[in-house]
Amino acid sequence: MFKFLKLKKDDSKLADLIFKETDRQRRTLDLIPSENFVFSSMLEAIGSPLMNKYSEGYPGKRYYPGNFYYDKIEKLAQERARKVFNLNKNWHINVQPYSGTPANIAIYLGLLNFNDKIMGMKLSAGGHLSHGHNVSFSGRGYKVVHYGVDLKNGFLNYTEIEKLAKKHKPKMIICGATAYPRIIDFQKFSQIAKKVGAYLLADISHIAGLVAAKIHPSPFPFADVVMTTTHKTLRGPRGAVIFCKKELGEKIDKAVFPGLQGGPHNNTIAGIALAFHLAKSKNFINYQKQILKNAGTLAKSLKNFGFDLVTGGTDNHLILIDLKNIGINGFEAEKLLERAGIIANRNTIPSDVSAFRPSGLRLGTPALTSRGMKEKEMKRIAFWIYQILILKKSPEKIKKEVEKMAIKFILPGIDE
Ligand code: DSN
Repeated sequence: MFKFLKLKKDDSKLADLIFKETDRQRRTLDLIPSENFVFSSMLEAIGSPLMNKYSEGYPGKRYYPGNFYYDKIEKLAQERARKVFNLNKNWHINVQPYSGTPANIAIYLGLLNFNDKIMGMKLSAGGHLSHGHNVSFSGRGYKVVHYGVDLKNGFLNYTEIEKLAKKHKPKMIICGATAYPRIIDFQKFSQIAKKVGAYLLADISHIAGLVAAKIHPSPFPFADVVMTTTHKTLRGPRGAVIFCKKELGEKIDKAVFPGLQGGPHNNTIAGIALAFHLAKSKNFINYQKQILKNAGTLAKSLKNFGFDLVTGGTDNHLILIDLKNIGINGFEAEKLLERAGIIANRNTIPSDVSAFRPSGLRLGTPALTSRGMKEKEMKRIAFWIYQILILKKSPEKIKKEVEKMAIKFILPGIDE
């Protein structure tokens, strides 16, 4: 049990804020699909004295002395990542990116020239800012073509994507999403990329845990580069890993450091090594399976209560509700649910033109599954969402019930 005793002594104000935030996490239901709870062993690894040192460079070729153990830890993280995804030596692995966006930017920096054309999924359709959005460096440093989803059903339309790729001939195609509730067909993306001579980058940040557990198709047989953050379904520290074909390794390494970053966060790299160690266990595989069962149950229950789901359901860890039929927007829904202690974020749905007042609400099950919640709890949560958003019941009244259920489940990392 983490008690923050030393912190209380040194900085009681900060300790109090951390304590309160920890308690908020315990008393509420985190349905944000990109969030998760780490184990206490992870907090120990990332809070360790590894954060004390500089080690620019890579194992065996650092710009500072004293990196004997850091080299071993970085190699351990790389080799464990390789094992989890069953990769042979034809894959090169970089575990230094600070997080997902810097990792994607490093990939562009390493493999493209500025103003080259990239093609990624539109943010409003479920993509990511770093896949070419105009407010991101990715949309300013490169020419961008965006694909969306079929507005009739919410699914990726590979025929349309191929037409677009043939018309614009991008140098890189990016697949992967933050709000797409269905399986991504990496093979189809690869066939399209090959036809136009583009690199294929698969950003599997959201689904990496499912891929590691072999319950989502793997991009590795098809992509030139695979990027994942490590803190979502993988349940690791906030960081990222780039996997690339061996021949691209030098370009990627140079782009990460010295191209884009300085000293690696070695404490995070230790956390990544631990996350990939834990990802080999039976518990991890069962956990990923439960994420899917929970998402399926939540989706089905929400539908039974009259909610309209983009694509009609889910194949993965997340659900996107289209709120238009109940007459509120995502911002209002997010706020109402937050008052009840149900934390889910507003999101655009594919037909939205503005992200300011989007029509969707995004829900995911990785975090609550880490707390040990199962199908029974998902049904209750769907019922509370129905009571608040459709029956307009007071969120404050529901909050008591939410809290009563939430505190029955441990807060990993803190209560274990
Ligand atoms: N912010 C993350 C998400 O919520 O999906 C992606 O970076």
